[in-house]
Amino acid sequence: MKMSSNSSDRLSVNSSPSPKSHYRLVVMGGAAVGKTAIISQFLYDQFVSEYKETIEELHRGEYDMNGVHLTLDILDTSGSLSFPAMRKLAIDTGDAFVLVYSVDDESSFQEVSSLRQQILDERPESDVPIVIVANKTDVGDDRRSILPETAESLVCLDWGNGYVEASAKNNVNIVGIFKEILRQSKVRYELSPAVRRRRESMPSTGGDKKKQSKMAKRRTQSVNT
Ligand SMILES: Nc1nc2c(ncn2[C@@H]2O[C@H](COP(=O)(O)OP(=O)(O)OP(=O)(O)O)[C@@H](O)[C@H]2O)c(=O)[nH]1
Ligand SMILES: [Mg+2]
Repeated sequence: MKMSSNSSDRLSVNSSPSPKSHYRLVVMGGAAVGKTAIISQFLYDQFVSEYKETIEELHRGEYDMNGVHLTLDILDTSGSLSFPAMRKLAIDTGDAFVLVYSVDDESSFQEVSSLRQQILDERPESDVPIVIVANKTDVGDDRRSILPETAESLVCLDWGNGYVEASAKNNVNIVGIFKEILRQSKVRYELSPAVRRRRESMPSTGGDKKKQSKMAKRRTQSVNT
């Protein structure tokens, strides 16, 4: 399902009755497709144009609505480094998966397809929520190597997963990604500017040194989930 949302909207959670108040989202995809940029835009309202490879980072977003709490742990993974044990652990422990490709990189779509298969193989018992994100839609139609109609019909009809077109650079539909995954996870939400948002951990790139010091790198500091 294609989501459309105003990029200035904020995600808030109407969690009554929410079956679960702690979610672990795992963001996966090929190298440099924009995984970190999406998380950074969602949690910290920042787009970082320089590229720095991620090894693995855990971020946490906390949402309060009328005193009810939702904790979103968001695991940012590496697209280029292959650590099978880390990947397996990420797949085993995720409640939901965001698989990102870049619309100007056909091989990144194949990577998403392969990651999806790994998730299905590893978690055959569960109907685990998966959202496929077509990122970098800002590059323009002439640089797109995968047509939106082709990707959307494959993802939604053949795979039965959610599909979101987004641009982390222009902050287009970033909230839509998280709305879609929460919708699939049956967490009730609404859009409201009134939510209190508390963010812990920061991406390793970005200018705010004070915030950066709060960064939780999973390999050095685990967030108790
Ligand atoms: N034009 C455009 N560039 C983007 C977008 N999102 C990310 N980028 C750029 O693409 C490059 C890679 O972005 P990252 O977010 O670091 O990619 P990643 O998927 O986290 O990469 P790894 O951590 O190596 O797996 C950076 O230079 C970003 O600025 C987007 O929506 N549009
Ligand atoms: Mg990254």
